[in-house]
Amino acid sequence: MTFKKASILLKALVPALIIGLALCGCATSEEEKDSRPKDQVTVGFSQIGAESDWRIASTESMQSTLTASAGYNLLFKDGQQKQENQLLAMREFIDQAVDYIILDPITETGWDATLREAYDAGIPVIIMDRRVDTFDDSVYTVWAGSDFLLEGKRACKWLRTYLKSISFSGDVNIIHIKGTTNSSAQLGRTKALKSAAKKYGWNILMSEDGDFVQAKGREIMENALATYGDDINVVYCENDSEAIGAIEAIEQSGRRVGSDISGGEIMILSFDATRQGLLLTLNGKISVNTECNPEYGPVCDEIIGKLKDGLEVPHEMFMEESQFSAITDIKEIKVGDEIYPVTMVDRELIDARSY
Ligand code: GZL
Repeated sequence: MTFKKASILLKALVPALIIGLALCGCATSEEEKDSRPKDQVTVGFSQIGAESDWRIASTESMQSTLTASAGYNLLFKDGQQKQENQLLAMREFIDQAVDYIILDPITETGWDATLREAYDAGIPVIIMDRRVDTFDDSVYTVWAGSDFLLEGKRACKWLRTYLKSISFSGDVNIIHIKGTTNSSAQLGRTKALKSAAKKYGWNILMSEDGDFVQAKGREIMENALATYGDDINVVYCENDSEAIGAIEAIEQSGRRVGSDISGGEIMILSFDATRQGLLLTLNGKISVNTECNPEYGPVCDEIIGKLKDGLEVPHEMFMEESQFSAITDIKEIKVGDEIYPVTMVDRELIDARSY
């Protein structure tokens, strides 16, 4: 091919080359931004995974609220339980010059550099659900989540109140199925249990990471039954998925779950108050279920609305949460100076909930 023909061919190829670069994601952030509809808010959402019913409800809340008809272009990335996947997603969002990033961080540490990149790129970051532990918390705009320590305190104070109500004088021997190590939910719920056990003289026979998943909850419970057998009378599960697995293992072993620990039943405490969890609470297999609210869609929609309008948002926002039981003796519990109601669960209540 002569030089002349090659140069003609190259000139013809250049536009195709630019389009190709744009399609392969090699366009610059500004080009990406300019290619998007101006009336849409582009949000990059880095979700942890789909490990539990709670997580699925959380994703559902976000995807059913941040919709195109509501003016959003939601870019959803499932981290599949790996922090590196979430960090990669955030970097992609930064490269795409999204308008906002929403992050539910699988664990609390390891986010500083990427959060700083987003901050330097002028992209507001909303942390939801679990917390991040950063050197400088000004790198994110707002955290909206649960008070996990209070959730644990409410669960433990319910147990203390219940044991007193039945004048239980025996040893309280607990199997502790933790959530994902170093996640805020695990850190808070575990801290509450350890503090209560020390204060009230309860024995924590075993404490293992169940990663908030049903299979590990079952596996840990099977091992615990094999090791501690009839000594076990309480299981503290840090979410409903683990509780479902633990209940399977207990019933498979021939023992019963329930609140009659004097009669040999094993009492289950759980968190999340998902539909499955509340159905087990209704039939007495879970004695108390402390809610962890996954409805972050409306919360994030409200935050973005305010930020778009240049309004202030608090740096911290807490979710409203309840506690449920079918044991009618306890209608409220006191934590510190606060009185918290215990809601009696029934089928109508469960069917009326959105998750
Ligand atoms: C708590 C949330 C936890 C839930 C689990 O806010 O991060 O993760 O309690 C979920 O069910 O897996």
